[in-house]
Amino acid sequence: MMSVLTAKSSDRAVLNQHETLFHRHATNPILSGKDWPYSVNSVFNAGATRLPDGSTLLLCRVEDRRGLSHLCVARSVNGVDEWQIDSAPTFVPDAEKYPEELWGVEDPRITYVPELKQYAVAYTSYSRGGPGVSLALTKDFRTFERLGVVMSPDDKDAALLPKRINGLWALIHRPMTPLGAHIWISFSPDLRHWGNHKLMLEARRGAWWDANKIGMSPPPIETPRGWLMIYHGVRRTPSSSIYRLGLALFDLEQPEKCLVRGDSWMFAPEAEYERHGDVQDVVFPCGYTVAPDGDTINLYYGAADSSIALAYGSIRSLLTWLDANGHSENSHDRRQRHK
Ligand code: BMA
Repeated sequence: MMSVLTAKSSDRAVLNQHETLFHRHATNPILSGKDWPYSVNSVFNAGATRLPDGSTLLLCRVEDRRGLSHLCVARSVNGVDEWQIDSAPTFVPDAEKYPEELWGVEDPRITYVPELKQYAVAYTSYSRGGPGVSLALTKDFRTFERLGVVMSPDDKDAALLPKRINGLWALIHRPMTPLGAHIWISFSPDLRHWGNHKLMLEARRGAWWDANKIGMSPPPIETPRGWLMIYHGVRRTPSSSIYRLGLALFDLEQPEKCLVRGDSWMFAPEAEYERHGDVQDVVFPCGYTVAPDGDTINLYYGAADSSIALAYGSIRSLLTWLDANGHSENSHDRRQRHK
């Protein structure tokens, strides 16, 4: 009897193994409000990019003590510590000229666009009519050219692809609808006029971890096999919501076409700084950098809407995991599995 019980519980231990794709940095959280050179409430959800000199730039969402957010640049040679933080807010809402920024600017995603020799920043502009998507261009993260609202409310979680697809710019974003919050992609000849809107990834339904509300997290990662997207799924519980991360891969030439989607989440709030804070149980990456080896990915994520944390992964391992833990998303399979 004893041996049967022992065998069963050890089986269960083996079954309960899951692969760790992202490893948290030992000194997490790497940045928080107490590091800031001026008075703030919290610092989280940062866009990220590796500058030509190899250093890391984070464009951090900073929430002030009124509850409104602006963006502030932090730079570091190793991307981990010794951050040089701008002494005053870098990108502040300008509600006089851009009324959509009345209640702040949030959650920036940075894309370097070689054709423009500029960075495109897609961010949430919080208007009286709800949160929408705005775009700005910058060469140096000191001065910015605003293009205004490109997706009207309620829409967020947006990033520009780094190059044109069949001659058109492509923007991934997440409009809210009464039937759920799904990921869409839209196209533009000039970054200002957007159309040809296509559904890219649907929230699942029922008890799934990514039921009803999903959104892209950082900009997609270009790999030889396709655009690899880390997306968040929001699981509503009776007491709150849990923000977890999953993976999906999209066709390089037809990015609205999902090739594989992971079934389970691959990163979730576990550490104390992710589970507790202004908003509990949130991991929310808006940016990453890729190391010179072309494979190591440094994921910068907001933790519990209270700090910025760092986790390391391998792009190759993410793709291998997706092959082992994912399914094709063609419409027949999807209908069968998501009913
Ligand atoms: C989302 C976004 C994020 C935030 C998250 C958890 O809807 O607004 O800015 O981190 O909720 O509060």
